[in-house]
Amino acid sequence: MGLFDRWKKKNEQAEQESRERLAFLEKLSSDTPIFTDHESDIQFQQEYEKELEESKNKIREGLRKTKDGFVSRIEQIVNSFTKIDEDFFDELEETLILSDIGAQTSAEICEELRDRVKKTGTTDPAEVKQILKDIISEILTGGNDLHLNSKPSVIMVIGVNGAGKTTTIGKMAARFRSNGKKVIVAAADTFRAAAIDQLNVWTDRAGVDIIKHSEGSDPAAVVFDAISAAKARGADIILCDTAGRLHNKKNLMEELKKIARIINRELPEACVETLLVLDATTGQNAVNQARLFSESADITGIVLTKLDGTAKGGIIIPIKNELNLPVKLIGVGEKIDDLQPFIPEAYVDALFE
Ligand SMILES: Nc1nc2c(ncn2[C@@H]2O[C@H](COP(=O)(O)OP(=O)(O)OP(=O)(O)O)[C@@H](O)[C@H]2O)c(=O)[nH]1
Ligand SMILES: [Mg+2]
Repeated sequence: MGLFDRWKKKNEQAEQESRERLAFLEKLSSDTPIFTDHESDIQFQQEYEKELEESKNKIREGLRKTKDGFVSRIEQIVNSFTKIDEDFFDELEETLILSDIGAQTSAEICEELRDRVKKTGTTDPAEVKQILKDIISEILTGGNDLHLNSKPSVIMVIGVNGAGKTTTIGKMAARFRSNGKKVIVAAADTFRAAAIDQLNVWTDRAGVDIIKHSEGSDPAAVVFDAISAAKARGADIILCDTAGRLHNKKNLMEELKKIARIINRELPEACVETLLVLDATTGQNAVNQARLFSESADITGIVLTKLDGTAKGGIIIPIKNELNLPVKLIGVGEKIDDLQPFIPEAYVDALFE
């Protein structure tokens, strides 16, 4: 059981927990035949706490570069000023801009900070830092959970080439599977045969079904078949991989709309998440991509990948503030378990702790 449980509705969560607990106890009792309930409870709790701690460590480790970059600069400013005056705010705003927060959001954060500092009358740098942390946390909070309450639900994954779409699908498939969900993956990136093979490696690893056609076939037809298979097999979640594309390629954007139409036609009542995958290492460029993609796709959330390789993790803030697109997942490495639900408090804590 891990942090991904936040994804589920409360009642689903309870049901899921007991299923997982049962599976876990079954595993334990097959490993150790003599077992009392009390001992199993303790062991379950220990296992849970270990996983929670590992998850936090992954976020911490993934954000290390961002922390060393932007937060340490903010700390320097906060600690070097003895009074909180206009010079302080000017310097802070400049630092935020240099940290990929962008001019608009940096100005708004400083404005809000100025107001709150005035209201509280504080001159204590530690308190100012706490207020700043609160402001960032408030910007990031809201809409972070995936809505997957229908059976099946659909997650369509879109983005430019190399952003991390296929990898994210593989990681999600493994996560959902380990949470007891039946997953079907649609190989709707039919652009290259290698793309289908790459996805197949991930689905084998995750132990989930894949629906694929040959290279060059119609991606919408693959999705149609995946939906039929999901209905026939009683799947919980359909994950659609799509080919990387630039927002200015009109025919490719039309292709995405066609896939979306098929999903809406075949599963009119289903929960559909359209996740835009953005590579955090591209900084402000990722914000522009989000802006342009949202013009032709109904994006419901962002997956921010490669946070482990960059100091630019701050771009989460303008994406949410300026485009009102919530970050739902973060990629913190290339391995199957390097995907985390985005929990604003955990992100801000990892940055400022
Ligand atoms: N360090 C790191 N690497 C990642 C992460 N996510 C993806 N990658 C790497 O990024 C590269 C591209 O990932 P893919 O999943 O193939 O990207 P894609 O968006 O499917 O690419 P196309 O199908 O070509 O459009 C691979 O080498 C991945 O291992 C991450 O969170 N951290
Ligand atoms: Mg791909």
